[in-house]
Amino acid sequence: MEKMKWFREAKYGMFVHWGLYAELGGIWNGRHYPHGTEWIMKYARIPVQEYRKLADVFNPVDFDPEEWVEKAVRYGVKYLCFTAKHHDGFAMYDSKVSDYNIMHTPFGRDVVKELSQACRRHGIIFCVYYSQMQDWEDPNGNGNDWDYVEAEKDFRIYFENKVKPQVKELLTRYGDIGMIWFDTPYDMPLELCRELKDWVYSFQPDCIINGRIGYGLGDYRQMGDNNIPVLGYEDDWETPMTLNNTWGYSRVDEYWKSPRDVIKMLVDVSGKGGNLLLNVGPTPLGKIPEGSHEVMETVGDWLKINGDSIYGTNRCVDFPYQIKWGGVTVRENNLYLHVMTPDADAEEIVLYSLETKVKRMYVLATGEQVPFRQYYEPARDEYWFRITIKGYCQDPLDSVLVAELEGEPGVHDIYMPSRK
Ligand code: JFZ
Repeated sequence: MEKMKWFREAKYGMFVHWGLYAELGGIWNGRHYPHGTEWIMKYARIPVQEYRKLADVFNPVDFDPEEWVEKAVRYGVKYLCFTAKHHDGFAMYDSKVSDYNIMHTPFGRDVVKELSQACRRHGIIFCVYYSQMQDWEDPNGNGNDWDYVEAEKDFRIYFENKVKPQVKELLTRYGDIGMIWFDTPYDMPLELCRELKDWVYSFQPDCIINGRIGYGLGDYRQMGDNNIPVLGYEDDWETPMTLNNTWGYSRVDEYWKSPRDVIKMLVDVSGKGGNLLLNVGPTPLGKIPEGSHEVMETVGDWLKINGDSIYGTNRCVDFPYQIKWGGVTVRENNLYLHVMTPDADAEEIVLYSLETKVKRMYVLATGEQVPFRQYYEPARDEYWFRITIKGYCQDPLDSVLVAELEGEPGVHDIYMPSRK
């Protein structure tokens, strides 16, 4: 499908979870709610009347869309997905459908509008997250059983009067939307999911719909949060990932994944044919937290040099053995060997079972030629590809060596003893 092209090539996106919950940073009445700070209203069963007071103080004076998007560019992500409305029901844009939105805060600026424009200026694909089922403010939305009685709810009223008109606003007022990211469909009826899908396409047929619209109706496969599949898939997929242990901003969680962790995941995910959507949760004042900035910037610096081994890569063939020294990605006839954990004294690494002939090898960062030997062992029916790494792997995070092959990589099966 043509509209999937940008997604397929992007490999790396930035998720942004930002809403009234940022104000609390995971703490309510002195108690810390560590995982999913954006769920605090539900976890702490905060009454709507209480929670909405956050709107009276929400004033992220440091928010600068230009700075966010310049950072996104620097981080090397190709798309940005922003929480236009999360489960708390609060719209982070100028919605005419419900007053429960950012225009009715001291801040009073349309963040979706400003971000969409900044993304367009900088060539980042702008996407929106919209919680279609859960809405803890709306009396008919799903999830709030502490203010409202579940049995008295009529989901269709909420669906017709809030979801559809808000989705329409998002798709008609902010230019091209690369993707709309729905979430937690739970037991939403199939007909409504279909209706929502058609509704999206009626405004923007090229807008990608993520897997969490439900019932496999999305344009790609959505993996569970923070879960990278064991095997790859031929069709499109994406793993949403937190950088610490929560999506929304936390005042206490500084358990950041390291740049090495992120690069490893990027290599792993790209090699399996998917995308990584890595999250940041901005502060109540509108800043990207320093902890996430440092990690993402380092990954961005690595990508600036080694991006060819990630962007636009295809699903890689499965090599029969685990690759202990790192990982492999592929783009057409180029095989990228990611040397991430070489043993300090190692002279060489081995990639087993590659049948395709290697024409040339070089360090991606410098172009320097790398010595290698490739041969076939008849008695064991084994293909050997041995690459000298001593002196060639200078990047402590991940040194990428490129093998130019004669064709797309082919893999030889493991020797099977005859039972004759
Ligand atoms: C959902 C949200 O509830 C959460 O706040 C955040 O926005 C995240 C990106 O998505 O949480 C989920 C949804 C699906 C799974 C896990 C958490 N899942 O399929 O494993």
